[in-house]
Amino acid sequence: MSEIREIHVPDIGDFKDLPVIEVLVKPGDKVAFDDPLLTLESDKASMDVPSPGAGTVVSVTIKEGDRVSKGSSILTLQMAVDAAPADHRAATSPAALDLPVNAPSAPIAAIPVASVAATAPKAVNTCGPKPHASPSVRSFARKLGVDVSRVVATGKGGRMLREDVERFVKDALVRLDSPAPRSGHAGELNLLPWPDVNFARFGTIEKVAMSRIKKISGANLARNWVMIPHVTNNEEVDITELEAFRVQLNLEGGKDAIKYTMLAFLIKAAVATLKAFPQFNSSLGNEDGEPILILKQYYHIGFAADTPNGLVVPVIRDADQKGIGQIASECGELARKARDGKLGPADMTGGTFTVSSLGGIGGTGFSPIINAPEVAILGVTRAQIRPVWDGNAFAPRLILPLALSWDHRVVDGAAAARFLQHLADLLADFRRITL
Ligand code: CAO
Repeated sequence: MSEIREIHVPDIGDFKDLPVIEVLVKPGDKVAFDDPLLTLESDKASMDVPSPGAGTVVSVTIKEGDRVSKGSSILTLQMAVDAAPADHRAATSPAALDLPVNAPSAPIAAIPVASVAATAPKAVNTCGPKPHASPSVRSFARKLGVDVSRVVATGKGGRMLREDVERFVKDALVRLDSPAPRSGHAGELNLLPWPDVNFARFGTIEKVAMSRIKKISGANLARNWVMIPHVTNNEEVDITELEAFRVQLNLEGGKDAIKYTMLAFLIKAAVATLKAFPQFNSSLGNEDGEPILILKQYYHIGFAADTPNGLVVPVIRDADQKGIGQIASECGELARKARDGKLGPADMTGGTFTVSSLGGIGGTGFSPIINAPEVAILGVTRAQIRPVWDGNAFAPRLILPLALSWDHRVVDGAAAARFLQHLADLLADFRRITL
């Protein structure tokens, strides 16, 4: 026996109104459990929405260019009744379809069409007063790195034309080439045009496409670097005792036990320090045209993870409520998902502070770029044994370099120095974390 079920967009974290950049199925297609149905694009990554079960596509409710949120209708699927577990068959709310994107092991659920038709939000173009743009115009704009929300649409009914995107780019180039602004005019950077060099004139070259993650993270990093007044403070901390403790825990654990990582200790110490200095766990906001500081009373800590496709920042939620072992195992799991390209938006959103550790690779220091809208980031490089004067003699001690980049609109230098000192004190003597 089979029945027609309506499939909705699952839980996609804090994202709303994500553009559909590709619909991967059409009526008549047979899909298996976990087959991708469509691709969404957020400002951090693109993601496939997988099928919650096997069946035949009856109708597709959305099209490329539509914007969708959790619960938006995607399509109807003719499914064998036995394909879904009995408890899911009884589901009557759209929330029952909330399976994380890219999470094949998540529970399957589907809803008979009749029971959700009235409640499930439909995928609509929610651009409102913003211009409408066809997928081809959006794709053209994307290729040129143009944010369509900034383009003035001149087509019929407010539709954006290819020419509108071209005009936007030409105007931007003219502005770049224009002479120096009058004195007192501080609104524009008036930079020189980017050097246009034919590299092949000087030797052999190879052109390599940039991964989607690199393109998206690059644009985010460039914005953050240009818009945030960064300052980086450096500190060195003696982690000889902490490292001995970590090694001992790992020895006690045996082969299949959790691996206690330095990253997990750093996250735990960062949370304790954020509690002592709440302005570092904040974001700049705006209310009635006035800047305000939004202090967060939750501690979701992101960590930079290097993947073959580029840099991503998965987030450990409620790190204040977790032990170091749990943080270590969640970091390991998220880093694995990151490397396999399996992170969903819910894994990467809501962070309040980031730790970027290059310690396993090397280096003596670097200036990490703040992960907006956060206001600070901790960079960690390789700990090294150094001779340290103990008052009588030089002793070999393990010294860890720390770097804290902070947003000078929110934090000042003295607070940053105190933050870093507090963090260093905790790492130097981890017992202090209980105080
Ligand atoms: N000093 C010395 N050694 C360190 C160290 C440090 N600060 N941190 C980790 N190590 C050592 C560990 O002891 C471990 O060695 P063993 O396997 O012998 O115990 C090894 O390095 C690997 O450590 P790990 O398993 O704990 O992994 P990690 O914490 O170093 O890294 C992760 C995890 C996800 C942070 C890492 O894989 C990664 O992606 N790092 C890059 C982050 C990045 O790109 N940041 C830059 C962002 S700005 O562009």
